[in-house]
Amino acid sequence: MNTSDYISQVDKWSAHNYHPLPVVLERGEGEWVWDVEGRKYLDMLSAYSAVNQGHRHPRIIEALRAQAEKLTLTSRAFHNDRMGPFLQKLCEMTGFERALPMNTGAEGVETAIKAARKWGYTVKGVAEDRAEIIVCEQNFHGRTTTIVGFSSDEGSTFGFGPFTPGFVSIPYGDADALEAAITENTVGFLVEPIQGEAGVVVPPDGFYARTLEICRANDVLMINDEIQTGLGRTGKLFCADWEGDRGDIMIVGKALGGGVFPVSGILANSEIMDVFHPGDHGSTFGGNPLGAAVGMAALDVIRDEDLVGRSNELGSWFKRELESIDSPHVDHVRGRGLFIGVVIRDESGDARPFCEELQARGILAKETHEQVIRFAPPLTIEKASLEWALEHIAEVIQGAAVAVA
Ligand code: IF1
Repeated sequence: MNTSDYISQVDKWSAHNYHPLPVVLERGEGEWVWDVEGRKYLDMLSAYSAVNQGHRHPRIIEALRAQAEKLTLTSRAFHNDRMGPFLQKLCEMTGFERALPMNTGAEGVETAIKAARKWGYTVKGVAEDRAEIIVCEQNFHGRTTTIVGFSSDEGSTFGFGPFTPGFVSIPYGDADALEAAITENTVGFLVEPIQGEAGVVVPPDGFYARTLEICRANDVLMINDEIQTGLGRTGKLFCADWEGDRGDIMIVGKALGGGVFPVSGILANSEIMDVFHPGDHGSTFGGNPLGAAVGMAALDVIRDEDLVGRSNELGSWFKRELESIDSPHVDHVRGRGLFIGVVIRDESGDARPFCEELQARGILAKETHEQVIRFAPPLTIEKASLEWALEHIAEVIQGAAVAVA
């Protein structure tokens, strides 16, 4: 089978809920992937930051293999000997007292919403069924019906209502709007410290710090979605570290699974986590020994290979290099660490043709929200690979031919 055969097969047998670049991958190593025609590409998306440690990191694969030969799944009806060590490591690395493991990011967000609501009723004293959570416009927190219910993106919501009540939206970056939206029923403020899907939108300096202050002053939980920005992506271990503490509930996912396995969870101190009791929340796969073993290795790699420092250094250098490219098509470059968006001017058309041209040259990047090319390579990437990519990126974003495709 060739590329178009594989693509037609998925077209025939699956739902049409994606519009991927026309490349079929069959192998990966580090920052490199190969397609079914034997072509080699630099992966500058990293599965939306789930592959921060690079494809098939040897330590992570070894942890997966060793655990697969012992025990893979128990459910939470029994204990397993990997979950405790994993959660202890996760808490010690993040500074929270407790962690509750889930699998996908959306499950982590749902878990955070449930924790905040129950804390509101049982600790803060909000009247039954009145809890409100404040969110931001242009947010992306996942695909469940509750989560898309508070999305401002019509593509995510159309046809999926009715939605869960209890969410109030404010403009991203506007701390005064947060203050104004808080009522006696507000239990939490759910925020991405940099908005990924919105196009790597970095809020104004001081926004996160100020919202943290407002939350603390009003007995509102800061719910920090670090699923995409966390674990080194922005040049700090967590993006919140640029401005303040990590919030009252922090949600992690993606790279916690080391690029091989879905592992997510929420972190919080006891006062919040203790709202959960047997029977009120859970997941068949959450905390499974295979995911726990992988998660531990994923954290070890981030620490031992200083992926945070690499992301910060390589990211600031790469962003400066991108900024120095003189192109009539680029409006501006934004981002932190190795989480960078190149914003294409409206007059120059969509970002998609630029991504297609990059693909033709062996670089995989994905457009987001029409106008933004997102660059988020594995944090293990060699500087030489970025240098090679820069030459092509410069030619592609300077080229007039691709702009009017
Ligand atoms: C897709 C976006 C990225 C996330 C934040 C929760 C989740 C995500 C901040 C849910 C997931 C993904 C999902 C993926 C595309 C991707 C994405 F463009 F859609 F927004 F990364 F930028 N919070 N983001 O970014 O995590 O349940 O998927 O594990 O194809 O929908 P999940």
